[in-house]
Amino acid sequence: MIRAEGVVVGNYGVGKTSFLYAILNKQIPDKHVPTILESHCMTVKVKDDVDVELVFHDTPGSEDYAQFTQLSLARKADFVLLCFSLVIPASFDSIRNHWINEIRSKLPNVPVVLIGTQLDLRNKPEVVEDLVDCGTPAIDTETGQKLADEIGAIKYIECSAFIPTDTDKIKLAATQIAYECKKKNKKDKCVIL
Ligand SMILES: Nc1nc2c(ncn2[C@@H]2O[C@H](COP(=O)(O)OP(=O)(O)O)[C@@H](O)[C@H]2O)c(=O)[nH]1
Ligand SMILES: [Mg+2]
Repeated sequence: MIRAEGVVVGNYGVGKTSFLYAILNKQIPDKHVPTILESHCMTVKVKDDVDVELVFHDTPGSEDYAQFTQLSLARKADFVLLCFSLVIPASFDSIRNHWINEIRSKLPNVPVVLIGTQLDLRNKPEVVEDLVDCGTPAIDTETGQKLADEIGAIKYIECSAFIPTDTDKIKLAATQIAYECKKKNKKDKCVIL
């Protein structure tokens, strides 16, 4: 069995729990439900004889519960899903100002996937107009990709929790990382023989 564990971080309210629920085929809550710490495990069948086990550790993101996020980052994760909302510019700024330093201080070499969430809202004219009126426009693909390059993310994904082809991209990225773990270090804990 190939296995990989990931920590999901980013500001409170960007949609971390929602896309995880989508990946797990669970009903997405229609309002924000504060997360403390939750772990989810799923098996992805890649071929008839190859299963990949993915474990996702969800975190709160808010400053009030910073110690819980710290605890998750202290574990020996194989990857980090680092999230911001494409329509919450402050959450985008937090990646550069806060999250990437938090991650690198605890998990210096772990692959990071940068995820821009709430993609469907970026296509909503009223949301886009409100942001322009506030002088803080939505984050476009080029700007997101540029940040991903700057922080050394291995991949940049934009997604809506409500669009299965989007959330499948996250599942696929995690599955590919699990394979890389196996190749890189056969003695690593992400491989159970
Ligand atoms: N329209 C839209 N709303 C979303 C999306 N993802 C999350 N939300 C909403 O954003 C709010 C916060 O989501 P949640 O997953 O609890 O955020 P978390 O604190 O990062 O875990 C909830 O009201 C969700 O329904 C999305 O892709 N599109
Ligand atoms: Mg949550």
